[in-house]
Amino acid sequence: MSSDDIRHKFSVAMSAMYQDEVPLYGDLIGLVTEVNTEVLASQPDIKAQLEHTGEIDRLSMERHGAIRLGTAAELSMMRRLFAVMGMYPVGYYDLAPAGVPVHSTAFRAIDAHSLHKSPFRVFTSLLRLDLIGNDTLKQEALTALANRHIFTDKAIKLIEHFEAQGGLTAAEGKDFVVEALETFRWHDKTPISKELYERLSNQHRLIADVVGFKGPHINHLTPRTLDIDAVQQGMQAKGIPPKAIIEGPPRRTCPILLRQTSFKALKERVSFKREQVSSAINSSEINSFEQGQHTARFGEIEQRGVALTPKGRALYDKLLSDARHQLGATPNEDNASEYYQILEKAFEAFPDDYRSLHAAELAYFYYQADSQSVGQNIDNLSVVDSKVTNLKTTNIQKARLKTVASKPAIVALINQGAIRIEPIVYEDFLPVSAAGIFQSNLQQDKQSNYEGHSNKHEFERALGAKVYDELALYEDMQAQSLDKCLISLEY
Ligand code: OOG
Ligand code: NI
Repeated sequence: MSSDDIRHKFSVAMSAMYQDEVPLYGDLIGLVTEVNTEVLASQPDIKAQLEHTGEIDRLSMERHGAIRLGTAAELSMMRRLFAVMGMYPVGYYDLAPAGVPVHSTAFRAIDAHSLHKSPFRVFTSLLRLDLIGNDTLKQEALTALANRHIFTDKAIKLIEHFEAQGGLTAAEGKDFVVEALETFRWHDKTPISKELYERLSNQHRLIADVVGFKGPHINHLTPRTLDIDAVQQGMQAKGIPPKAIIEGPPRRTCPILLRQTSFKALKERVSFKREQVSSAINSSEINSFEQGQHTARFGEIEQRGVALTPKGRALYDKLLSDARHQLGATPNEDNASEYYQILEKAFEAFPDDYRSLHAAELAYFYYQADSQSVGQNIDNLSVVDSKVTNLKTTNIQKARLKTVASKPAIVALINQGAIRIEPIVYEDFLPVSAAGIFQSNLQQDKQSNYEGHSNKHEFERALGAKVYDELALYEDMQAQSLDKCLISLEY
């Protein structure tokens, strides 16, 4: 079974499990499907764009999830588990400055073909106990983490088998999906006492969510919508309580990066393990449980837009930070409309049509030969510099196209209508937005931050691998599409 197929099957199984565990998530999917159907029917431009980029086929299967891990060993085995499904760590997100004691990466497919087969990704955080000041508590947390085993034996065997054989058979792939899913399941019986849970929770709710449980339950799944404002309104109407603020850029004609919102986490009943005191003579007291509750799991929605170049990203970061400074507070329920106004005003400085975004090198695009121009002989001189005519290799056309097609020449071809540009969708996450999602669901709206410095090196050591640079991946996709496009125009 190909890794793409395993990933697809896993993401379907995960969605079914989560809908069963959190029925409100099923309602959210219903709402997103309604809104997407409406957008595709009423906005032919958006439909055509999704057809050209191939995203139309993946839209209904598009989702991401999130988990939080406790130790380096868990993270590195998780990397190996995701590799079976063709998912690799992309990007590094440091959330400590925003008051969340984790650092994270996203496991996802990395090439265009695999992304189109299944765009499933998992935002994966590692708890940073090094940021916790209380040494006794830290030690207790480490002991609890050392006592848990989050992968089934069979899952580990299948991972090792995959690595040794370079793949899994269809039957093994099926088994793998079943076994891997176990790691992400919710367990309402905790392996720790209520007393320890409460102390961990008082330190930071997130620590209790990781250390207090048998495994890294999937804490949300997120379908992709084509109109997040419509879903935000629809949630209210359907009695699904949305978070106050849509994270990310404001509403635009040409969406950039990622906008996200979520419904608030559910209060769930959990049973805490009673302390096993040696003096307990009454055997029924041993292993008995004490009732309590935990808030962690929620549902999220995202709207994805074009991936930005480093220059575009710097502009995004600046405008977002300007807007937040001007607001002078963390955006919340009370200042939401003021925040949106400030944000929209700030983002007037960000061009809002694809040609301008392309010309200013703010965003990444696919170059596609307009079907009417394919096969016609485009005036070579507008594309290729004359000095390459000396090249003698058999791959001459390919080489010269790749190296010398100049930006103004490409822009001219776009303006002539020979080349069409289509946005390369942003496949990753945003640290400020992620922190907002964390905070709203940990019911920790007050802003705080940790002093600790960003520690990508330490994260990669725990992971046992380097994370991919997401910008290099987009750059490659754009360059490859340009090659292909220019070649098809030449012949
Ligand atoms: C992860 C929150 C971040 C996103 O979409 O930005 C996230 C978590 O709550 O564990 O999922
Ligand atoms: Ni998320």
